[in-house]
Amino acid sequence: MGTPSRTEMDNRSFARLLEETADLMEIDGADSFRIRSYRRAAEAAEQTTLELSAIAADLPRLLEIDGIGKSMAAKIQAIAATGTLPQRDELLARYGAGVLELLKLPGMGPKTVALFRDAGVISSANTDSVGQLAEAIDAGRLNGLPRMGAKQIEKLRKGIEDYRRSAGRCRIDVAEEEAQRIAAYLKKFPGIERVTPAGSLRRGRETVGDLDLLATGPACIAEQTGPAVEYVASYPGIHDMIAKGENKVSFHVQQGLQVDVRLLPGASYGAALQYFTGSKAHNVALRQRALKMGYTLSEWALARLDDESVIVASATEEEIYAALGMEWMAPEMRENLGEIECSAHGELPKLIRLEEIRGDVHMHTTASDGRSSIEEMAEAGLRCGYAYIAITDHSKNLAMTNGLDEKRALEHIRRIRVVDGAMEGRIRVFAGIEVDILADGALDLADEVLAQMEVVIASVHTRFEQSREEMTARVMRAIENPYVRILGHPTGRLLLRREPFALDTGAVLRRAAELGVAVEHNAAPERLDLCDRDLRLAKEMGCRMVINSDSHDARNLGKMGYGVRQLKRAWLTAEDVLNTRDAEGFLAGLRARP
Ligand code: DGT
Ligand code: CA
Ligand code: CA
Ligand code: ZN
Repeated sequence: MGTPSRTEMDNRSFARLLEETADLMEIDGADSFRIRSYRRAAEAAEQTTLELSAIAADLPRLLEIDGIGKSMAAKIQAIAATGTLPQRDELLARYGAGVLELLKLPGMGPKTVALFRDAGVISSANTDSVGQLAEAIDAGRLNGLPRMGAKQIEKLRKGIEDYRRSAGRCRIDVAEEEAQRIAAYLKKFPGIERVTPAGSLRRGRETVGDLDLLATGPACIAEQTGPAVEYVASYPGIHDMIAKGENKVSFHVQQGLQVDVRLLPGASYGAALQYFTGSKAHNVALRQRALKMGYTLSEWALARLDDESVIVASATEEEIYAALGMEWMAPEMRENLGEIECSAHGELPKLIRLEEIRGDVHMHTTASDGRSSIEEMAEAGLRCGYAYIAITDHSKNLAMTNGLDEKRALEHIRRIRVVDGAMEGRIRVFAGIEVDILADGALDLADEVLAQMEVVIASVHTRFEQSREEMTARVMRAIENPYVRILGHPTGRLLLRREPFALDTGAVLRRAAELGVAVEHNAAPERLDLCDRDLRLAKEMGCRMVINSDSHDARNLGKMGYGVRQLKRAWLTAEDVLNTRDAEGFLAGLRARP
């Protein structure tokens, strides 16, 4: 067998390259006649029964193909020789590799891409065009562009979400909501009694590759699963079926997310739950431990190695871990990062719980870009059982959020104090601000104003493209300001949408620890920033930590749980997090004001 070479390219690859060139030329505003010749050649490449790579050197035969003239024959020969087309590569360099991805969005053609390019919505310097577009939509920068009505913009936004889901991973909140919908449907079937998410969703990972759901009950007993399988397969949210077996049904839901539903008898439910929760690395290490102890561990049971018919444990996870000489541990810890040893030695940390959070100190109101009033936020805080909240609207540099200038900030503080008084001690409402860190690290509001608020969060919201050195110096300078008490969403990422900005996180965390500036874990499911790994680092460095919902709507305070799961993944305890303390303890834990 020869080594694969470019001449083994199939006709579809020829067609794709020609089609992409046509798209790029259209974005470039090239002559429509020339564009059409590329599209016709692409179609011809797709249709012909002749193998282009085999006949590329034979010009007369190429020219016999309908839709291929002299100039396109030369292009095909170029592709056969080099695997690409110079025109395409030049245009791609000019407009950025991201535009091809952009064209895969529903309803998105070269004309729209050209429109976005001319309007500065996308730039060739950034290869994440889909991400740039998503940001522009969120920021309202498409409003007013030709052919961009509210309906069209909404269609694009949804198209991006769908595309992302089918292209890869899915955010934890989106996966969680889908899992709950499916579980509610499954539990309506007589004979399905319990449905539990396993896999990365159960481990609380910030994004999920596919959904693993386990179901059990009398209808899930082997050889009697037929009706239950049919019921699963008729879930109304199914987009397409992947596989339907005796105890497993796999499908895609509308948005492209894959779901694996497994039907299991109760006797082996614990073993299955343990196995399908993973992670793979945790399971591998656990199986090795089992082998050393003379057991074999599978998705069905923990059994004796010398006689696999002797089952040691299988019904619950607790029994399995106990038989392996271990304590049961939270799924969030199961990444083979030392949890097996800790558990075996009885040294598992007492992980933070959602119920231990006493306050939420980052949220926005109608004063800037929030949708609820101060009162509504306070009432929502009460419903969460909190002892305190802080209102922290944006500052003036973020004009598109209607950020506060000094005068409005002072007025806002007065209004917050009024609501605080009206709550009569049922909940404390602190005055605060999310002050913007300007490009050079200066803060967006005067110290005299910051001095009047309990909670000053400093965050980066602009100029994400700065170099690592610039950005690190910028954030360092910001936290040197003695009024800054919390560093907000420290890396600025938006999951599946915007990468974290370049930052020497270690250096920033070290300095924050020295200064006593608390670092935020932003529990908003689109941020979850610092990530689990950086949270661990923050703890090692002795940072004070705070977890916040960053709500822009009273309904979002309840999303704190997504963040708590990341804290668990970083092995944090209530002691590590300032807002598990009561109001006085929380304030005392913040950096002292000058
Ligand atoms: P994901 O879906 O990419 O977010 O991540 P997971 O962890 O949900 O991975 P997935 O869906 O491929 O598999 C679910 C669980 O099943 C996984 O966490 C552990 C278990 N598992 C899957 N394949 C293997 C394997 O080859 N060996 C072992 N020991 N466990 C496996
Ligand atoms: Ca999975
Ligand atoms: Ca899976
Ligand atoms: Zn922010």
